[in-house]
Amino acid sequence: MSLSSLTRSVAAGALLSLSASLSYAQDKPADHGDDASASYQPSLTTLGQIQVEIPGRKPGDPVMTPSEYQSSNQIYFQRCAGCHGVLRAGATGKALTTDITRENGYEYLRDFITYGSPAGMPNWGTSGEMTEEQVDAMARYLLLDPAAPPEWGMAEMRNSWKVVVAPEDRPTEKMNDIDIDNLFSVTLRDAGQIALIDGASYEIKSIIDTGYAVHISRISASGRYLFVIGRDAKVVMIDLWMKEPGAVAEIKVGSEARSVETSKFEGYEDKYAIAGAYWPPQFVIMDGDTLEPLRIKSTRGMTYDEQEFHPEPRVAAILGSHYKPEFLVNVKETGKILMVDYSDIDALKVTEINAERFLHDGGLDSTRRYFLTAANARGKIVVIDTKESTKVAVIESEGETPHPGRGANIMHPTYGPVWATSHLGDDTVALIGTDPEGNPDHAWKMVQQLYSLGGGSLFVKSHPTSNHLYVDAPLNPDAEISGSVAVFKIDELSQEEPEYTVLPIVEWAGIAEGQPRVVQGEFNKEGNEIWFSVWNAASLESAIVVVNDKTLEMKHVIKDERLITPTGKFNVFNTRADVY
Ligand code: DHE
Repeated sequence: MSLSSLTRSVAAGALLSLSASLSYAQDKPADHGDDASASYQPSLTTLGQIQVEIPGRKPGDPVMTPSEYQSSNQIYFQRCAGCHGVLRAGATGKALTTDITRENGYEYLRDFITYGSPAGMPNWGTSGEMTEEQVDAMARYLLLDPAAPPEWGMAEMRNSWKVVVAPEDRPTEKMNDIDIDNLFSVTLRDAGQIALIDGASYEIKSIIDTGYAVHISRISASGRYLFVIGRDAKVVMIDLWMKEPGAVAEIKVGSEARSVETSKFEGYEDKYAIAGAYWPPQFVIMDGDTLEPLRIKSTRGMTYDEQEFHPEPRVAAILGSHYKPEFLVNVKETGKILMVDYSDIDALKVTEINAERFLHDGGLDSTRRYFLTAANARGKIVVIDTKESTKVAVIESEGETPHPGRGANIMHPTYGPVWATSHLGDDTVALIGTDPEGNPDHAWKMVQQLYSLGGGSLFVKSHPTSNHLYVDAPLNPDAEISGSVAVFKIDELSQEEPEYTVLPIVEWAGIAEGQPRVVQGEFNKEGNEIWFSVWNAASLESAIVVVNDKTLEMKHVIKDERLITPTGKFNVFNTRADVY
């Protein structure tokens, strides 16, 4: 998918807000393009491609042909399911179950889809995004019961599981001269590939096929194995010791997924991998050598607060604890963080922590003991003590939609160790104290708010050896902002209104075509360079810009026709050791 179509389809996130009044005739309909947070809703494209049957007809059901139903289903998964749920039971958006849609009726739905509402519903019809026929079919589709996409259990996983090179056929020592610890795994999103790029020479060592709309990479504790997950829930395991690093195993863990991680606790290094799915709502623990699926656990269950059943709580970020043989699994819609003890996966012990709803991403503090994670639709950061398996705090980030990635750890001149997150919905950066021993007065409090380039930020980054905090803004509608990065000097953060320097990354890349977005800084192993992706449409030129962290000058631009839509970058050492 091209960047422009991605932006359009994610921009279309929340379809119907049926609680909104029908005041569209007087007010301007909401335009999701105006609001960066609305443009970052999941687009469940892979699920939309699955052929589904029209659910059994009941008296009074509207008539739809199978092809009308299939294409409406596809539109629903691309544009609406991210907010309203696969089964339309509601997620960050309202429920669209038939008890509600039938109460409102066909005309109401058709008009709502056509004109939108100021409360968040885009005007699909009048904007020309949907034809009259599509609007009519969508209104009828919503009056029918949702068709549940298929489950994906052990049989399906084992069928999809392939060991490409068996462990006994793999090298017993590293067979290449690559400095693996300084290698970067770069997501080539729309190509469904990753590029392995040498951190010193900037040379592309390999391009490896992975899953569809590939999302993130994580690295085994030893640094030998790289795990990559695509949005189609395909996990690819790559052996970095091979002469030519390549896939040694793969598996599909569901139909839609975003997260993968490996066991990092002492004694369990490289033993297990885990992947979480958006659909079906579940995670699976796999053998760390072969990806053999060992234990699947559903996340369906009660929401943490209202304690009502949720049929499809998605798995968001997963993190491997350094303090215990545990995985921390963020369950988005129930608002629970599961601490999954993998010391005996036959007698799996799961500590369920009530956190906050719509958990998304997060990372560790500088000691790696505390996990700070965003419940982004509720503007909160939840802190978990991974040593005690307890919740320590829930903090307001005081900005709209915190989106930390894994966050950034810096040594603040006044407040000591702090962790930072930027926000999707505004220009603020929240700094949270993380040192209960040395700085107890500031621990788990928002100690400072910085003002950066603008809304639409996704990632912040720093490094223990750096005096800089970098803040991107890739989803900002202004091309100058989405093409730049703000840099705060850490030793100047005690000033009343700390200023930032703007790095014109797109300009440095020398790319004039399209609106490339600068996304996700990632340091090299030494911490003296930071790399930024210049993410353009698939048909246009993209690049990676390397910045000298000391001088804040451009050091190098990596360009190659194989670098299609580069987004996330994962330095092997920093990712396996959780340095950020
Ligand atoms: Fe991501 C991490 C989900 C869109 C780039 N993204 C994550 C994580 C989740 C997530 C749950 C945490 C994984 C973990 O730590 O285990 N992302 C989602 C979505 O649901 C969403 C909003 C929409 C979708 O349909 O997927 C989405 N993500 C995007 C993008 O559009 C980005 C910018 C470009 C891309 O490549 O798709 C993007 N997401 C990333 C990156 C990370 C990530 C680079 C890892 C950051 C890190 O430093 O660890």
